[in-house]
Amino acid sequence: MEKTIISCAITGSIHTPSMSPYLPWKPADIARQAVEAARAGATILHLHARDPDDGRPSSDVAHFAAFLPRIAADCDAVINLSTGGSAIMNLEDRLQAALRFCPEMCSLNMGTMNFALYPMAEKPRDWLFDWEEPFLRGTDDLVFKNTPRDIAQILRLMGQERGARFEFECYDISHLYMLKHFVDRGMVQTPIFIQFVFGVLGGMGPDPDTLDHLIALADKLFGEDYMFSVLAAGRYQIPMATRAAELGGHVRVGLEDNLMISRGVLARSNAEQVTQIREIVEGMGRTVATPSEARDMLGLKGADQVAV
Ligand code: KMH
Ligand code: ZN
Repeated sequence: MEKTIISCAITGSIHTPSMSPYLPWKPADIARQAVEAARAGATILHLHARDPDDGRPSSDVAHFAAFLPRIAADCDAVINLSTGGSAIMNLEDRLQAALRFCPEMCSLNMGTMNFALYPMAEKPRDWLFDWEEPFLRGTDDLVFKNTPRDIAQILRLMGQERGARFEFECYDISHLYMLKHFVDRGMVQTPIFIQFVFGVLGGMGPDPDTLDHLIALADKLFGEDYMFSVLAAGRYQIPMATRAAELGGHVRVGLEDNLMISRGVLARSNAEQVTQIREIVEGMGRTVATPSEARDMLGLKGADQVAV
């Protein structure tokens, strides 16, 4: 069986500062937690930026520039910049950092969908910042736009013109068919790295039977040309990642997707979740891929081609 790639999504654009004191949103904290996650075994660092004043999701290149050089200097992990950004951003903003820094990998969300976070606003809490509660509540009327035109543009600008490879975020069975459409148009290079996303309200629920079905379908659509990873938002993060590893897939953890380390206990860092999944993966006899092994497995252009 192939070595296991651990992706770690450090901060994201879903959770807000009031939800956990350990969610990194200041540049120094994002950098430190990313480097610690890499040292704990994360092969790929999936990165978003936040406004250093109030932790709101940011597309500002300067906010990325405040942590990316430190991460690149202090670890060898693959830098993967989100092109999803935040569902409330437009595509031009979502692409700014990827266009500027030319990472080895980018995320690419494979369909337009609901991205409903409003249940998170129901829990009583002391909000640190004014933007948090309205942001979450407003997602009952939010469309996360990823049309075929958007997808084609990202494939062209980041893949064809800048040599990036993609973390294809598939939240639904339909997203696999959209991916197949772009493969058939000759716009996707192999091997294809699919991230099956579970647990976002608007996408698939965290059900192991659904994962079995997705793998069977991806086998049919892509044959030997793909590998898969699994992320599950919330408390199914580790159970679904464990199932993925058992089935020969790769795993994603990180505070972007889940703030807890066990039931009722906040994770104190991204590295803590990386260590948890690493021990599970190694306990089942699999070996975690190093960044250089992952570069070979995924056909990446190399860290020296990144403009950080
Ligand atoms: N936040 C995850 C559910 C992206 O950055 O492009 C999906 C994600 C999207 O990571
Ligand atoms: Zn993300």
